[in-house]
Amino acid sequence: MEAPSSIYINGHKHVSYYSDILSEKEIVKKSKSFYDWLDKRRSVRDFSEEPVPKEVIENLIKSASTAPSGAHKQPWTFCAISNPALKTKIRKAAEIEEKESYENRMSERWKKDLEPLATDMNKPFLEIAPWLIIAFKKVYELEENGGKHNNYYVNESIGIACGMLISAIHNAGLVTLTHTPSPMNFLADILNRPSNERAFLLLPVGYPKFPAYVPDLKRKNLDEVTVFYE
Ligand code: IYR
Repeated sequence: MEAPSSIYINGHKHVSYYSDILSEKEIVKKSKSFYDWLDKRRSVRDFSEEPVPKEVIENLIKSASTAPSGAHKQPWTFCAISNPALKTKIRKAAEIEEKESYENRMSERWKKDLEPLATDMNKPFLEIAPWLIIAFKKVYELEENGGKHNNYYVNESIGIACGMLISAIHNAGLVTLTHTPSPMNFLADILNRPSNERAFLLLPVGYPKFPAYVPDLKRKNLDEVTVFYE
């Protein structure tokens, strides 16, 4: 007997899920090649001005928005900015916050930890990268009658979506950087976002400049990040 293509549970439709069952040899190979490819991803701060088509950005955001989320609320808005005047405005506002952070808010220990990354208060990539994607989390939903109700696991949900966005950017042969000017409230003001949205992460997206340099960082070994209980 063939399995039905859909059934009802609690009065809600469930459709059959199908994925190819691969051989053990294939899953070993695929998991290894995915890791090898992902391990090439780097946070890049030196962007080229070369434009990236809007269609690419749309596909990247659609990919991010496939992420799992609390009660499937998809509590996110991605603002994609290529408008040069807006990018300049964002750079200026971000650098004001960064200056204050580097000069007064960050501890000496924190600044020392950042030395290998060679970051500072200047954020030219905010104007140079052809696109800025700003992920806003929706802490609650605004109802049509003016009411509100909370979303669930909002940080987990948007964090996963941003991880998938970063992978999608890498897959497209582009680069990004997880930039978190702190505090980030100025982004909601500049972009006129509604009261239920908070800026979560700013990702410049584009081609890397040539040559671009990244710090010679090593990733932790598997045994430093894993405990098996077999
Ligand atoms: N937000 C600042 C500082 C900064 C903090 C951490 I933790 C980093 O990994 C990198 C930078 C900045 O963007 O420079």
